Amino acid sequence: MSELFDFPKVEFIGGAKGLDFEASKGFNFYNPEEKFTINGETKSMKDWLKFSVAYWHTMDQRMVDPFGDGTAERPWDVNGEDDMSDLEHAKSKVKYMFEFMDKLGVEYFAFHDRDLAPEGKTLAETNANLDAVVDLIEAEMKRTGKKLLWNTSSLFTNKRFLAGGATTPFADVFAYAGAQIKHSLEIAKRLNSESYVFWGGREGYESLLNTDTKRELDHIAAFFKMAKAYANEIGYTGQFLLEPKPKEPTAHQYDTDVQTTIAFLYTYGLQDDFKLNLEGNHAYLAGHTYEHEARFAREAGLLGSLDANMGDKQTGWDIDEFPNDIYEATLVMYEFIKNGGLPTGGLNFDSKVRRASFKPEDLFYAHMAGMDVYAAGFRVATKMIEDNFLENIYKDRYSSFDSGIGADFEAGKANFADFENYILNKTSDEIFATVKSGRLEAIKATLNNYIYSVLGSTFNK
Ligand code: XLS
Ligand code: NI
Ligand code: NI
Repeated sequence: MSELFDFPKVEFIGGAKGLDFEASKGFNFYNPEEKFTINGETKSMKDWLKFSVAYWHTMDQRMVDPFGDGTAERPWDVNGEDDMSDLEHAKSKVKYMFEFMDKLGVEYFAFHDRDLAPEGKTLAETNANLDAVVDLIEAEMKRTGKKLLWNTSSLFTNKRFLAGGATTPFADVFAYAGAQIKHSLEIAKRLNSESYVFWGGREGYESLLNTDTKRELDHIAAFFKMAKAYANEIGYTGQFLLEPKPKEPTAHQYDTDVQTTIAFLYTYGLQDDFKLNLEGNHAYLAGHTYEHEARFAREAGLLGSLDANMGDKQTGWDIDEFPNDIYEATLVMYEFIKNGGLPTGGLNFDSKVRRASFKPEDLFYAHMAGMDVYAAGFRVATKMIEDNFLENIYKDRYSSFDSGIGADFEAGKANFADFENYILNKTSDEIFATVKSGRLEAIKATLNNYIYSVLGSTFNK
């Protein structure tokens, strides 16, 4: 097959070609075959990180913004257009996707049903269009060994979903959503998708004045139970994932953030059927850091997968920028490693190039940079954990609960009367003498030292 993209296959060069990323066209930190051991399990970097290309951004994104037309130049365009109303054109894009993944050395991908093929007049026609593209994808997966990290269903693009899919006030639209998910689950089964994602694009509200929130939440919980029942019926065993996001497109989305989504799952008894797919930019929109979301999901045993992107601290919407923040990548990878990696998830680039980066090669640089920064974060976090850097900080800070009154309390052997008895005659000075400095300035500087030292030694190897 002649090459579709004018870009070389990307290899690990470990800093050997100097500082200019574009000129060197290689990975400085992502070394796919290098082995790493987590919790006694040894795997190659590529099998730990499981990078994934997002069809909607990389194949479909035209880089439109509210004020301007799309700028993207793509090798599959015909007369400068990506005509997604044309099934034959949609089919022609599949081979580009697989060559793109191959050149990057990425083994996974993700898509929404509506990324792949145009809608028809009926769901029957739409399904037939979709299946025609899925046939090609299945054949390419067999040929290349590439795998589907997750698929999902767009219950937000078509105008019928203007007030939601599984929370719509309109029963026919609700039925359409269920029928649409049914087919997506069949595709998940057919393509052996590791996970199945629900992002509630329009599952939320614009205003309480016209929204029966209780009825909507009851509906969506029942909808999820029906989805699980259907997956069981067809023998689809992939992990179900909810993707928290606080707003955009609605003013309030029900899956606001990790802790809210966990409360929803427990309220409706869904906690054993779902995990979470977290996204960097969504964390910012919720007023959190990405590592905060990862921490709370991990501790609840619900860290399923990661949409690797980031936002802009000055911009209040989801800009889906490719990740480039080493500090954030390190702290997210800390949670990732503590989680033992993501057995049924990975690092999906739900990320798009900036509107001004309109050339096909920008797609390569963007993914390469994202892979490198997460590989770098993974290296730093591995070393931090090897040294018990944060573990020792936590242990020391809470050590007063390891003996005496603290240990009695943790063992359930102390009540308020015991506390009173213990504390009543201590002076304020005596009590404050047990309080230790948080040492955050020094801790942050040590964290920076980990970053300098680990990355410096890899880059100059
Ligand atoms: C949008 C979401 C979306 C999901 C998949 O903000 O991130 O891209 O990941 O529907
Ligand atoms: Ni997003
Ligand atoms: Ni996402």
